[in-house]
Amino acid sequence: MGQKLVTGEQTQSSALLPFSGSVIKLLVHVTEKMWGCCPNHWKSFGSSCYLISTKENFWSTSEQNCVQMGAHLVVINTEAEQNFITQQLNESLSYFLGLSDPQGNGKWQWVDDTPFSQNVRFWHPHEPNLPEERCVSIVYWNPSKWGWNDVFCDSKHNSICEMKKIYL
Ligand SMILES: [Ca+2]
Ligand SMILES: [Ca+2]
Repeated sequence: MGQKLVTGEQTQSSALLPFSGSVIKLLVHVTEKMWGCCPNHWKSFGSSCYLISTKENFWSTSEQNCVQMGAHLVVINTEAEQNFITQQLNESLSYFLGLSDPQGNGKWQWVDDTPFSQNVRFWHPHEPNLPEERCVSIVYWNPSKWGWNDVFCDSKHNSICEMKKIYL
C-alpha cells in the first residue's frame, strides 16, 4: 500500500510541472501584447515608441527635448527598426539620430551606450566625411535612399525621440 502511494505522487507532480510552466509563459506573453502602450501621437514599433519632431534644432537641444519627455534621440538597433522609422519620415527633411562622435576621432557613441555595432551602420556612401561633423542625421539621398550623414552638431535638423513602451 505504501509503495503505491509514493508512485502516485511522483506521477502527479511530473505531469503538472511542464503544464504550470507553459501557463506562466503564456500569461507573460499576453500581458506584454495587451498592455505595452505609447503616449498620444507616438508611433509604436517592437518594445519602443517614437516621436518624429519637425521642429529644427541643434543636436544637444534636440536630445534635451527628448529627455524632458522621458526619451532619448533614437538609437537604431536593427535594420527593421530603421525601415519602420523611415516610413514615417519626410524625404525632403533630415533628422538627428542619437549618435555622435564627441571627440571627433571616429568613436561613434549611441546616447544610451548601446555598442556601436559593425552590423548596424547605414552610412551613405562617402560618409562620414568630416571629423568636424560630430553628430549624425538620417537623410534621403538618391540613389542610396535613406542613410546616415555626419553633420555639424550646431546645425539645425528635425529629430526622432525613442522611449521604451510603458507597461501597465
Ligand atoms: Ca531603438
Ligand atoms: Ca557628412
